[in-house]
Amino acid sequence: MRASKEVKSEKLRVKSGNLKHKTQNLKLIEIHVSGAEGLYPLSEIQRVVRKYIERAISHPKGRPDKIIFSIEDIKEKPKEIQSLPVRTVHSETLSEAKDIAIRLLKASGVSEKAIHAALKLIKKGGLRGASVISAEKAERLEPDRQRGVRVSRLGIDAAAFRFLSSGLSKHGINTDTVKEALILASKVISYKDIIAELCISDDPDYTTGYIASKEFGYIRIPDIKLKGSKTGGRAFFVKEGVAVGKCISYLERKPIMINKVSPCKGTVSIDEIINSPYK
Ligand code: WAQ
Ligand code: MG
Repeated sequence: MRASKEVKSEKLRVKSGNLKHKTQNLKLIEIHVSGAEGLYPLSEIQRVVRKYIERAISHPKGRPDKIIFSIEDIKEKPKEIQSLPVRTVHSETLSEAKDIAIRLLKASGVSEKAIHAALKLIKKGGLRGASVISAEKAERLEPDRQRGVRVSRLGIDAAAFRFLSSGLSKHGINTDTVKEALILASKVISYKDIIAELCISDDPDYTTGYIASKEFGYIRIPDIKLKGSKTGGRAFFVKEGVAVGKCISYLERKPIMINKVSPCKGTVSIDEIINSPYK
């Protein structure tokens, strides 16, 4: 599902050297409101479509004026994977949260240059999908830079879903947002050449982001953005020299089903995470 709306863009052009001469240029641009995807048995489709419509029309980014659905019968048997283990890192301020994200990504093998490139892109926002960034040289590799890469064809089987819901409930975080993000991150990190992911929501009210990596699993980071900000995004950090086409095809087209769930823990300190990587 893809929901969008048209808004007027106010482009203020300032003539160089003369601040009084501002020209206004109003045009309609389409902005992304929300998106969702999943792999479901046929018997679930109607319920899920209703849920997605409800989500799109009551989205905090505003009411969309276009919702597009695409439903496909997937013939390939999904590859089964285990979800990443979940932890929440203790952090209290925006700058602490950013430092933690940087520290965890560095410890996962991502260069400072690549981390800063990702943070800058996410701060700018506007992508419907994720950016693919090489973990060393910080090169952007996705062919469509307007759209980014949209991870799709991912799901969780009924037993694993129940198990995950009960694990997350113990820590008061059993929400669709957390479950969907964890399923996505687990698919992303299951690809051999992806080292880590950084995610910050574009929902103005949702201020918890995460990093996910082969090294640490799924680490939730509270207060990684200011309340009210509509910008967010995702970056996938890949090994240098990765076969980009294969990687993107895995993310967009390979059916993946979570059939096993790793432990869900509560809030822990950054040092505890650094000292107890998951592998
Ligand atoms: N594939 C690739 N990128 C995506 C996808 C997708 N399927 N869905 C969203 N994105 C990108 C896109 O650029 C969005 O602007 C950005 O991610 C944020 O998407 O455990 O809600 O759906 O509490 O706003 C994190 C949960 C929630 C943390 C993330 O992301 C937690 C969230 P949103
Ligand atoms: Mg969103």
